[in-house]
Amino acid sequence: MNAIEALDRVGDLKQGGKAAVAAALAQLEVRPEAEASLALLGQAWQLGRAGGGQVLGITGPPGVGKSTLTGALLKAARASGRRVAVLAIDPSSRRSGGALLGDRLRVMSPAGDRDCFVRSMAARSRLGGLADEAFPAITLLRALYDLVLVETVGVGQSETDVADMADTVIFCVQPASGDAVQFMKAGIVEIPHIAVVTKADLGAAAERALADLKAAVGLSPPLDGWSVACIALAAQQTGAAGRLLALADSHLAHLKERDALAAQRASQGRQWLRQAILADYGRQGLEKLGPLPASMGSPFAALAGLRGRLGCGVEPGA
Ligand SMILES: Nc1nc2c(ncn2[C@@H]2O[C@H](COP(=O)(O)OP(=O)(O)OP(=O)(O)O)[C@@H](O)[C@H]2O)c(=O)[nH]1
Ligand SMILES: [Mg+2]
Repeated sequence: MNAIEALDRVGDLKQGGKAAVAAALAQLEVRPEAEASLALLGQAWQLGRAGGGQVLGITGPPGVGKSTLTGALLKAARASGRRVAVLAIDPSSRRSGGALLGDRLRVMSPAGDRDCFVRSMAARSRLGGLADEAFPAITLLRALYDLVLVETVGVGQSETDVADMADTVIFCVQPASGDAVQFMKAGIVEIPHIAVVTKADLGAAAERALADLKAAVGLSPPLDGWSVACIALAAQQTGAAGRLLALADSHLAHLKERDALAAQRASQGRQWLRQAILADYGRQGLEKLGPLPASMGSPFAALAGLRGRLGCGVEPGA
């Protein structure tokens, strides 16, 4: 397959609706190194180098209200005409079969709305939280949709994992949970771009949590010129999700003003590649490869190439 055919493939997927997108994601999961997968991902990577859709990572402890907020963001973004994809990375789905999450997601994704695509993905433990497949999936979805919402439960490493995949990280804390204090202690204060106190309808407790968050955030100087934005909201309240989207948009605009979006996405690609090599070949594999080039094309093609160099047969094209 040549580059022109791959371009058509991304275009076809845009036209092809949810079934076509689902089939493409399944192909990426099952045969990530097939020629067709690499060509599609290479094209999607190119489209997303500094443009394409906006990727928001929504993370926080279990039960904090991430899915409710994701649903509200989806609705608000669709109301303003944006085409939206949701990827929910579900750590429990191997136990529960993802049934619960699947039910909630179906509500969020009306069958008749072809500009809204929702999918859950089981988390794999190999990379310490997020699925290995999440980054390729996000790369494809951001080439196809205006907005990609990625929900992950914030346990252990996954706050940093989502920062390796999203343009903007939204970290959620719950009123009266001690989350805001944890947030301060755990040193995750520098990871999110936006910190949200959920369930603001709970009143005074939410106000206290917001004050705690602001205090925690105030301890660190702005990172790359961005001060973490803190907001308390109740997802279902009118205008709440719209305000959060506006904050995310201003973070994206900040990245673009500084010409930092392409660099951030390229660095995420390198990080994904390093993790993949580390997982398959250990430190020795990384050493054998030497330093990764500062600028490279699609990390997915690079992985297939590096596998060849490290002596593992690459799957023949499909
Ligand atoms: N009062 C109030 N309850 C909320 C709000 N948002 C979510 N909830 C409730 O909080 C509970 C958890 O909400 P979810 O959206 O499923 O939370 P989650 O973070 O996605 O949960 P996991 O995916 O299981 O980690 C549900 O019972 C929601 O109804 C809110 O703004 N106000
Ligand atoms: Mg959830």
